[in-house]
Amino acid sequence: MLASEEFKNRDAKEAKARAGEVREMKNPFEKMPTILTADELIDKAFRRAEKAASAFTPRGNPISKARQREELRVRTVSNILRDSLKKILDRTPGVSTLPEFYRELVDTLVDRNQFHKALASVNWAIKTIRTLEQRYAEKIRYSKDPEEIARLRRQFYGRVASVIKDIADNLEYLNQARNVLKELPVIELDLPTIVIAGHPNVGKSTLLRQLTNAKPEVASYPFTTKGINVGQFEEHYLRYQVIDTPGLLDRPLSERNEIEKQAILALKHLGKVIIYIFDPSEYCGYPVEDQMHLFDEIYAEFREFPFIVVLNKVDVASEGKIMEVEEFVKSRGLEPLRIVAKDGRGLGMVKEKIMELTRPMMEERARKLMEEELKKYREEEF
Ligand SMILES: Nc1nc2c(ncn2[C@@H]2O[C@H](COP(=O)(O)OP(=O)(O)OP(=O)(O)O)[C@@H](O)[C@H]2O)c(=O)[nH]1
Ligand SMILES: [Mg+2]
Repeated sequence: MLASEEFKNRDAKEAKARAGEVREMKNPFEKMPTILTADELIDKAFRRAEKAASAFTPRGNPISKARQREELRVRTVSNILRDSLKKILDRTPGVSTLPEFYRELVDTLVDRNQFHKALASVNWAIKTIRTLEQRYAEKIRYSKDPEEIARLRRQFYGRVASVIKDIADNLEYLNQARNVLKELPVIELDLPTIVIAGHPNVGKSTLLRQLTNAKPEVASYPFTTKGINVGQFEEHYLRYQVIDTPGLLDRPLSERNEIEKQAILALKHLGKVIIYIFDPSEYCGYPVEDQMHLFDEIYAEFREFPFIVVLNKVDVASEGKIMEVEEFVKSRGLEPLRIVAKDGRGLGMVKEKIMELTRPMMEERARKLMEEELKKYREEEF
């Protein structure tokens, strides 16, 4: 489809223009408007045209009056429709302009191809309506018969309605996509980021709550977290970002559902440090053997990142199980920390560990900021 190509080009251009300025990230789809259904859209345009026509007092002879009134209807319908449609295009960012994390996240939530095709169809409708408007306005202007003028206007109405109905499915798809995309987490891609991972129900969201200002949902059953939660905390005037992810089961990536894929994406793109949670109490519903197995998978896949391994719920876990998991963690060359996320016990150690592991990143960041400041200062000088 040609129009679809056009979108890719537009994306590429925007990407170039925006490269390097993705600092303070907002939800990129925040401004997407509610998208009316085809019927609602047609209704709105026709209603507005009637309103405009009844408020208008044409002058001249009867033919001239009919021409003016019907041309006004045609122009109004066209304007309302094209404005509504254009608003969708203007306020929807091209997916390929987004940072990689968001791009892949969007891909797990909506079908990018279909999304682009839907946008392209909106673009097509705008152009087609414009052409029809010109054509019919001209016909109306040259017509000398009041009945023909009315007929032409009705014909125009019929044709634009059918253009909008042609893209009805696309509009509906865009609205569904919008509802999903508006919920995307707002993540600052520049902050040192810690991603929490583990089996369902082990206490990931509870830990996020305790470490940061975030208020994620916590429940005593698995699979509570369906998307990514974000929180921040400040320590020694530096900000840290913590990401809570949906629980992961022990299975290959190809079998993971969309919710689990979000957790993997967060680990892949956002994780500078990973906090891995074990629940040696097994109240989460998964035996420690399963948890160890999943840990090995994740550890193998994301080995380039520093890991902090915590044993949660030690308030209710048996000493035997705790030691068993600790032995396992040590055998992987890591130092396990005991915590009770629920009441905050042991979290001081976790924060210290976070700071220790992110120090090189923080220093690098401070150096960059300093260089930018210096550069600005020098530019001002000359
Ligand atoms: N006894 C005890 N219970 C805890 C502790 N931390 C969390 N819990 C409980 O464990 C249950 C699960 O906690 P969540 O924080 O929702 O777990 P999650 O890992 O985010 O779960 P999903 O989002 O479903 O993957 C809740 O009932 C918590 O109250 C703890 O340190 N001790
Ligand atoms: Mg959770």
